[in-house]
Amino acid sequence: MKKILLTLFASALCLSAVHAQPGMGGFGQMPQIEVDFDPYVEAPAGYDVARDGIEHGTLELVEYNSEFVGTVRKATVYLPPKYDASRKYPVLYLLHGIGGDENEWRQGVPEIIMDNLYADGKAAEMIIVMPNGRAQKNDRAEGNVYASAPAFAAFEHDLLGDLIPFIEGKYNVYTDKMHRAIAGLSMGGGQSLNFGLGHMDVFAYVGGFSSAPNTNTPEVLIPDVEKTKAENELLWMVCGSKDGLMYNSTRLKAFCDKNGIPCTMINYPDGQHDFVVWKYGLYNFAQLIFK
Ligand code: FER
Repeated sequence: MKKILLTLFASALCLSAVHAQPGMGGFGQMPQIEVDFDPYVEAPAGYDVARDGIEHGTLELVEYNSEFVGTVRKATVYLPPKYDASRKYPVLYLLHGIGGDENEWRQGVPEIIMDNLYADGKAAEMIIVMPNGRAQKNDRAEGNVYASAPAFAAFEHDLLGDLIPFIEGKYNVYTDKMHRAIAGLSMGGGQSLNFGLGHMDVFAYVGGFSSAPNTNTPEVLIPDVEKTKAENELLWMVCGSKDGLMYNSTRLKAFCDKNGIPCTMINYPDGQHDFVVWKYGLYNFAQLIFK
């Protein structure tokens, strides 16, 4: 099946073939868990459509030396409208899925979503870093993308040891946990939950959109309930109701509810494993952080 998909979507524009196909929720069978979802509030029409007459941020591609991987790696960076290098900014690290790379989030028009949020005064000013979460020498989404799963786990070291220091050297940004957030889609959602909850001294705000089976079990993510309650500022998730990966999110939501840990989990109506849900995730998550 993967082969067929990769053939169907072999264009460079569609690197994330595993994301592009409607109905791709069917990544194997996972148990259903009943949880109390948080209310779904529709995003306003046009939230992801470019508007005239507003200020725009900029996107740039940066390269950093990764000692961990032993290569020069790439990340896409969004700077907010009227970016001023003499002012300090917080940083959101925004991670892609298994078939993506540092360009995948471009499909979710983060610059348009953020520009619109700023025009409406709805989000704190921030820099968004969209790295390549496949920490291996060949980090292109080639061949059997599932074979790179270990490199997605290894990205923890590249992120903490190489990318964050690079970003904090290149840009005028705050360097404390209250000014760092991490969120991602699918495989990147799992990474965000794993790294974010695993390093609450580094990231105060954590988001998982349609998180994949690389998501650690709740007991591993939250070994100390009281510590998580004290140290995590935001744990926010969304998943499409028709996405077969729902279990990774509901399992964590059920654990949090049972243990009194604040956690938002939205069931996107009729949502699949695609950018409809992930754009909605960014739109909402971005409004909740650094405030
Ligand atoms: C899997 C199913 C889906 C898996 C990863 C994914 C590592 C990731 C999907 C995505 O990033 O879109 O079994 O195992």
